[in-house]
Amino acid sequence: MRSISAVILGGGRGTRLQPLTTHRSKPAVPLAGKYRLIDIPISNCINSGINRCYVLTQFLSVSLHSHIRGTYRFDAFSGGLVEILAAQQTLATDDDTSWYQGTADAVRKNLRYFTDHHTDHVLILSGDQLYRMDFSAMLKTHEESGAAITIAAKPVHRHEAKGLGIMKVDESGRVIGFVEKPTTNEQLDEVAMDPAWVDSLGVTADGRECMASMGIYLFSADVLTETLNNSTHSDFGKELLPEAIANRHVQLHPFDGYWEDIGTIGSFYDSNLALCKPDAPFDLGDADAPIYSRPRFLPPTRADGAEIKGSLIADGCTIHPGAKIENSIIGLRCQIGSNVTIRDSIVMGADFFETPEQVAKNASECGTWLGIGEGAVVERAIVDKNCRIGAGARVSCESKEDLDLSLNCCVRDGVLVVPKNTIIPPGWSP
Ligand code: ADQ
Ligand code: ADP
Repeated sequence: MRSISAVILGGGRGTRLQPLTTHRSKPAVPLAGKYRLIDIPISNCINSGINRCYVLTQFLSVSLHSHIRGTYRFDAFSGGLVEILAAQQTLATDDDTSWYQGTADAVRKNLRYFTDHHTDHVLILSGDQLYRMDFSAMLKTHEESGAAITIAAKPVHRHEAKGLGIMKVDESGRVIGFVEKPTTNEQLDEVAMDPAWVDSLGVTADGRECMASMGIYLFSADVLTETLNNSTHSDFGKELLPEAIANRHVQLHPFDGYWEDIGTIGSFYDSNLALCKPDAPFDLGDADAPIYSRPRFLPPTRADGAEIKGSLIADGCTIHPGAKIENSIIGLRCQIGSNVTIRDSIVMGADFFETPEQVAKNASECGTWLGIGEGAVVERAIVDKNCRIGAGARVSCESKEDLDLSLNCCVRDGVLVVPKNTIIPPGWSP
């Protein structure tokens, strides 16, 4: 596995996770109260024995840099590294070309960094997915089949296929058809597989007849260089892969574990809250394949007379009497006042603690402090870091039309999002 370099696609221009990505790059978005999105692909790499990772991102936020620097340190003998390659930094101009034009363009512009004599294979990963996968099994498929490119694929139902790349394969698992994000039944008919074939892979098809690309590609290094240098394609899924199947051996690597795209506010919200369930489909605590994150020296959370159900509470929080927290994620250093109600929400916490003097001063002067003020209600919301929610405020919103836009809050996919550093006055409601 030492001959593999991993390239993590950390997000394009996309606005799909706005406003969480207004001031930070997508890989730095906090996940499950104490991780960042980037921890998922990097942990999968490390657990699979891959320790050279390159993160391609549009811009380098302070938080991404300090998170990577503070988390992924390898000793000098391992040759391991996690390098951030930011479009904004690697290319000097400020015009359109300073941004990566798409996934293939992003990889092409940085090829020189990860295709050296140490690298036989390049593994390309998305930075916004929640899954646990052993990439050594994928390398096995790649080598045993003699493929030039191997694509990880999950069986899905027809109704789930719309936003994904769907592949048709022959008996040997070689990809012979690829339709990116099919919109019509005719397109799906062209690539749908016989569920019996899916069963023959050792997974229960259960009516799933479409093999969906997971956006995880293993390239032989020379094939990647040739393919990118001899084309001007901007995207893997839209252009490069559908064309490659005609003149390259492209192999499918089947996978049927938990796998979720978390690149939109709706899917980010749902996947985070799914982690709160006792039978969560993704186990953050799997000791054989841990999810790594920055070690912090925070005190344990203190809860006093609060009622907490089905929730994840990170370190360094204080939860005062009478608070009710249900089906929610409470991030690092979160200060939750008495009689607060938090339901079906993600509260990301804070980057720092206020001193007791600052809390007292802020409470008397403006009725807010860093955290959630007494008696406030937070429902079906994402509250980004360092927000101050005033006492008695109501952070929940049934209808977008009712929203007070002066606070920059917004509703995305039916979830109220409170951007980082927002101050919500006492008694506010949308
Ligand atoms: P999408 O996820 O829609 O489909 P895309 O928008 O290209 O494809 O994003 C892939 C990954 O690359 C995401 O993590 C995204 O954030 C990142 N990315 C996008 N543009 C980027 C850029 N300019 N620079 C850096 N990173 C960028 C793809 C495939 C489908 C497949 C799904 C599975 O095209 O075939 O089914 O992934 O999720
Ligand atoms: P995020 O991507 O989560 O928004 P940032 O880019 O804001 O993160 O980085 C968080 C950093 O802010 C942490 O490294 C933390 O040390 C730092 N920080 C420390 N003290 C303060 C403070 N008083 N106000 C704001 N940020 C602080």
